[in-house]
Amino acid sequence: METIFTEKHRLRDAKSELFGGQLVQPHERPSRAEYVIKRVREANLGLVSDPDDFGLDPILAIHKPDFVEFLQTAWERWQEAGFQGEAMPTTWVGRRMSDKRPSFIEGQVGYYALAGETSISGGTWEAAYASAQVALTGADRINNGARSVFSLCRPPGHHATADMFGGYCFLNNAAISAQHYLDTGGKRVAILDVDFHHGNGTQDIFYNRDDVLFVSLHGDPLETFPYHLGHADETGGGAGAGFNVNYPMPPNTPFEVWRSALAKGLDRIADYAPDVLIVSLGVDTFENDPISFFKLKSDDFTTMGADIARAGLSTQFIMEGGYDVEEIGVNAVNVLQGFIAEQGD
Ligand code: SP5
Ligand code: ZN
Repeated sequence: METIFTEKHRLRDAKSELFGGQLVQPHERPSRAEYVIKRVREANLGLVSDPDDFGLDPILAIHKPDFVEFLQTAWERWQEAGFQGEAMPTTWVGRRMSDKRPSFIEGQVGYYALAGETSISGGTWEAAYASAQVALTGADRINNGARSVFSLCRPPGHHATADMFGGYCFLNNAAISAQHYLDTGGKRVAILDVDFHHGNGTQDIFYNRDDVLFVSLHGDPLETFPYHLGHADETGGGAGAGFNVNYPMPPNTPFEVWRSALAKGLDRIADYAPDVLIVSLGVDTFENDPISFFKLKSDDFTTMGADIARAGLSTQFIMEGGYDVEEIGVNAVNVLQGFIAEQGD
């Protein structure tokens, strides 16, 4: 299996995450991708290639132009305002408040933030742009006949909506890739989100559409981030009714329980018969993940990959979360090796 990767991910190197009322070193840090690429190479997974540049158009096919312009300029404008730390929201559009966009950068950060832990730092836009290109290049490989590909995206994407950042995400790599398939001849795309956290951004982007099926397995949002989306009764709206499937699960969920939800999700995907499957691959379901509460063990990730391979679909893996930095490489590559062992690369 080919891996698409760029060192430009290092440009996202924030100093601060708001966590438990303190500013701490971000969980979403450059070493994450380094652990994964190191393991990809150790395991001889296959070729490692730089992304091509597909430009801004495929990003603007998902994200609103004003939001993209905000991401491009936020850090510079924040510094010009004289703030000493990284750009973080201090206000939100609360219930019954106005949706008018503020003109001052401080208000705009709140306007475009869906969560408060994620700062915008120097280089964030450049890294997020490169991460989206890693996703698009993976899609291009599948379009050119690859059975599978690994887009080693960083920063991750599945929490970002058309016009909001947060949850360590800025551009929704999986959504950008899905739309690219549809814009290059695909008719139906399925996205299977196995990250510990609900993929609220991806759900929101495709909620009213029937050309993208979204299936997510995640910690019950009553108990964990992103808290305000991801319930089982969110099944899609309008033309998209029935095309959004959530499997929220409680604290301490072991692999056997998680795996039966995966089997149901894969059945739904098989019924949908997509042209391509995108896997939002977070490995923060791991038992030792520092911010999550599922109990998957390293070997379980191999089984997960094999289960996914049995769907028999062209499959693009897109890296999302996973924060136990020592183990993230092993667990992510176990999924890919389990996939390959079952169905070839
Ligand atoms: C891509 C991705 O995995 N994003 C996750 C963003 C989570 N951000 C909020 C973290 C809050 C953690 N609270 C932990 C409680 C630990 N007991
Ligand atoms: Zn996550």
